[in-house]
Amino acid sequence: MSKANVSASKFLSYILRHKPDAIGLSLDSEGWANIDELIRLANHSGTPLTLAQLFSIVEEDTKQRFSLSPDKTFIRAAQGHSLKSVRLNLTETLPPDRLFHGTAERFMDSILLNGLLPQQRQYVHLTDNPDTALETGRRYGKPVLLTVNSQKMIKDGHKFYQADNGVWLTVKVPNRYISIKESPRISDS
Ligand code: HQG
Repeated sequence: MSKANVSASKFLSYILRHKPDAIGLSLDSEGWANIDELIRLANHSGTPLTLAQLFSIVEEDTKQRFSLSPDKTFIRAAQGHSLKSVRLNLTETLPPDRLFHGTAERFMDSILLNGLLPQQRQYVHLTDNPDTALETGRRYGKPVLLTVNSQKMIKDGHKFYQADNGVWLTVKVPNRYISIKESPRISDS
């Protein structure tokens, strides 16, 4: 992805997950924004964005962060929202027996005490891919890979949802379902 598109993609994540107000945009209750309006308001607020650029960002994004409506007139972030007003309205889905979460060593005392909490977002984000989890953890410091016993969580009545891009979401993960899985691939970087 070009440098310009990376920066536009970050802008879109910020607007569609956290702060549509920043450019005067309204999202509907499920987080969808009208694409023409989004482009108009982005340009108006000093962030140049074209329709072709928006479609290429959606297509090229390796994490598939954005979803389009079938007629391609609306866009939303697939996951990651902090906005309380948005409900993605995802269907409850059965996850694989184990899921992973990558975090940083400095959060571990609190996680072992309180479990995984959504913090600023609506959900705790989990993945079926340990490498992706480690990469996520690395954003915050020395990474730690956690394994979540989703099978046991389901048995105990916890609910899971899968975002359009495959990310697994749940409201919280109490500490009894978490184990630390140090990966041989973790480097000390
Ligand atoms: C940690 C990326 C202390 C949690 C990824 C994480 C993801 C706690 C941080 C998506 C805690 C929150 C979300 C507790 C959790 N005490 N720390 N009790 N419970 N934490 O960014 O999962 O590139 O809100 O471990 O791929 O890191 O943005 O969540 O380190 O899918 O598209 O608190 O963001 O996608 O951080 O990442 P975040 P996350 P994008």
